[in-house]
Amino acid sequence: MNQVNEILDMIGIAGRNQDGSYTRTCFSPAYFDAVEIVQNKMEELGMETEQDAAGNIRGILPGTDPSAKSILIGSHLDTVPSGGLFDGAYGVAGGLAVVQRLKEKGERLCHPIELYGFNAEESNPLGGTFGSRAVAGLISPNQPNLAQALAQYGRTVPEIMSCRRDFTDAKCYLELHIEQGDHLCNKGLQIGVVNGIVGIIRYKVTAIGHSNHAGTTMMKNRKDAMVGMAQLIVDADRCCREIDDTLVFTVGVIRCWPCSENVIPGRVECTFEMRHMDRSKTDALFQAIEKLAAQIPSVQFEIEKTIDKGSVCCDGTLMHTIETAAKMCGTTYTVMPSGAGHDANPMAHRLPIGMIFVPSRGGLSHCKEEWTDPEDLRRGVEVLYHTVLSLDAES
Ligand code: HGY
Ligand code: MN
Ligand code: MN
Repeated sequence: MNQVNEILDMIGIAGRNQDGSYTRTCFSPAYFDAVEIVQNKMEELGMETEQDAAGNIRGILPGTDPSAKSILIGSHLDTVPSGGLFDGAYGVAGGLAVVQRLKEKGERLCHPIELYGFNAEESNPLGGTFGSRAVAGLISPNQPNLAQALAQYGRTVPEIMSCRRDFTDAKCYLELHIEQGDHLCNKGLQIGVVNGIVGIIRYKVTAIGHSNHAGTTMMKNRKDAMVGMAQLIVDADRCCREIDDTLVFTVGVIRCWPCSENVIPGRVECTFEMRHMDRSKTDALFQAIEKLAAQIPSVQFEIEKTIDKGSVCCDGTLMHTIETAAKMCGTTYTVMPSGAGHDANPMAHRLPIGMIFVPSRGGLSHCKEEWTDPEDLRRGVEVLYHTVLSLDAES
């Protein structure tokens, strides 16, 4: 199982920055370098490989029973800018390590194994989890501006529509991933058996005031879009904390116009993102934000929903299989939701999903400090391996 560390180091050759972080944004040369490394490893392991128009890579290890449905394993190979080594790549490396162990032990499974390295899971102009949504057939050809967004990557809408797969030959989808939070490490636990992935709702919020001279406009006469937006953000943050301890609210992007030191901003745009397993919590926060915005003087607000990814539940039977494998491997584990989005979310719309978490040191992720101990990485692969063996033993 130690192979996973070696395979991760191989994938980590792609997109490594001077400061030790990794940048493999979707469709970038660095992304396709990682695809090539993974494809070579897949072929070394005797897998049939193919890339699709969405930039995904798939490797297939045939089974012995032609009627047996495929066990899908996957995660993403793209990263956030200046991200870590493990987010996404660990799930692909873990799948490769499972196949490598099967080969080394001469194990031939009845069920085929299909290993996906997905593209564009992270935020991007096409919308996150793009590669897995293409495979799951969840991309609408009528999505606004899709053709233009694809054109920048040299792709067309029909090409992306052709990435959809037929799931009648698929049994389930498994994803091995770092937790990216601090629950496991704070509790001193080794494995997370994931029971669900939070819903992610994102809005573009625009504050409209009036640009004016920074020196001659007295405070009582200002329509300052920056101050209005700042007030809404602070009020929304307070409401979020009041609604629920596990409801999260993030303003990750801010732009202002005309963006000059000596001009009162007339327009400010932000992303407002909220996440929770329970839709009523994110709804409550959104309603509170609408009310707050209406009460802020001298600035108007426009609020437009840009992403609405509902939460998904992991399959109970798969969770039991993973729990049994975790016990068999002698690991300490807990059942927990995922606060991060994953490719397992789109896949959950087409077949049963299961996820396995390993600890993130200090809960850090999406940064160069992202780290998981090699022993934890190995342990996660061990649990995935035994989960696959158990699934293969089923009909
Ligand atoms: O945003 C997320 O939760 C994921 O890391 N893309
Ligand atoms: Mn991520
Ligand atoms: Mn991820």
